[in-house]
Amino acid sequence: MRELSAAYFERANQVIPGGVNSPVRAFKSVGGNPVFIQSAKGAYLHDVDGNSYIDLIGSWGPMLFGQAHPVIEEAVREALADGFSFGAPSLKEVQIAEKIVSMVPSMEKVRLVNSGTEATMAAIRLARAYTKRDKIIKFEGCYHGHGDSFLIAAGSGVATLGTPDSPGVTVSTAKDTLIAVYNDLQALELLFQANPGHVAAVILEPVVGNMGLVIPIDGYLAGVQQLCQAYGALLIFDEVMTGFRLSASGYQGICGINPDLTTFGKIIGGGLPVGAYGGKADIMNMIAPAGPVYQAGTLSGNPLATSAGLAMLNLITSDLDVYTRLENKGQALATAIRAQINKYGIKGHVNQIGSMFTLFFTDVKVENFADAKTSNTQLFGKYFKGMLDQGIYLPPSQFESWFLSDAIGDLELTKIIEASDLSLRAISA
Ligand code: HOZ
Repeated sequence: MRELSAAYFERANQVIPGGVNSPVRAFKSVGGNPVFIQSAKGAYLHDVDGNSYIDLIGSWGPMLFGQAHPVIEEAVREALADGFSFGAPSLKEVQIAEKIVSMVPSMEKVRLVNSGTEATMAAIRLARAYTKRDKIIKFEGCYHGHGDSFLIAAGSGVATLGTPDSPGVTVSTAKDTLIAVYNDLQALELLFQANPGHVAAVILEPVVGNMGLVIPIDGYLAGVQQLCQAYGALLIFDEVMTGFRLSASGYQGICGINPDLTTFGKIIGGGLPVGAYGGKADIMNMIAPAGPVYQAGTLSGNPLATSAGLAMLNLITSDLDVYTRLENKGQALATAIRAQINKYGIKGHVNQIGSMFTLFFTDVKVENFADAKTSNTQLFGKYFKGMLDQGIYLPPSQFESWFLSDAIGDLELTKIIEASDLSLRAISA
């Protein structure tokens, strides 16, 4: 059924570590071989063996309107005619920066980079320079890309592989990353008290996608902001996943909190490689060449990526109802899967907000990483395989969020729900 994928994976293993260019793509925790994708359009991924799947990864977030949206495709095609990379300024960079600043109230200035990882690494360097302090606080199970400072108690692929503290991160780097428990204000305050005058910033995913989907409890983010202000630390929202996905101004537009700095990822490239960080002008003006904090990149503001990103952001502002449609789909899916869990007596817990969703195989209410880790990952593996065999492509890990897109219509939603019913029934048998 997936012979070519298996053959390509064998070939890949000869020349690429683990056969994949990012660990979350491997099927290590769910078993079997990764699927090699030939093409993607709308709600579907098509593999090299001729199978099609409803796409619930959406390239880990950016495909809000589905794969290869014609408007974004056209924008890239038009930009291609003008060249691929300049290493010099272009108007599109200004236009996309203006667009982001107009959409996100906390963003007075923004710097484009090439990925979420670059954005978070630069944001903490800037926070350290601004506060003249060394330590950062991150949360157990949050993932902010693969910069050394963040590979401590990290979520996503490192949690999936069971190596949340990566070898190769030096002890001296690790000592400047303090770890807090998500959704626990008291623990955060204790950490501040134990490190007076040393914490430059608190960085967190305001809604977490990287331990599976975890939602902040009421008042939590406001409490985090108050603690940051009380202890003189900057608040950094990592909105690489939630930015422009949960609302046109990110999750900050929903919770009404203006962080000092925000990081964005691939969605502002319409799926092409882009990231960004930005925030208050007096902080951002410390970035070179305006200020002394160095950060650079030949491909930053690449014309193809900025064209795609601008098209994506224009699509969003011309169709803000997309968020209502996605919330309705998300809720329909959550209601259906909760009913299936009850019907089959499976220990499960569903977290959903807008188009982000996770079915945890645990009966614990999942509010932090320790809760998420009570999940039965073997059951998830069986469920994943059941879904894949019925043409539904889920993230291959319990510790990831699913991403719905606007291209998923009633037909696809019904197929997902039916496939889930069969997969859960098989598990319960
Ligand atoms: N943070 C994304 C998944 N949780 C990134 C995907 C990747 O690491 O390839």
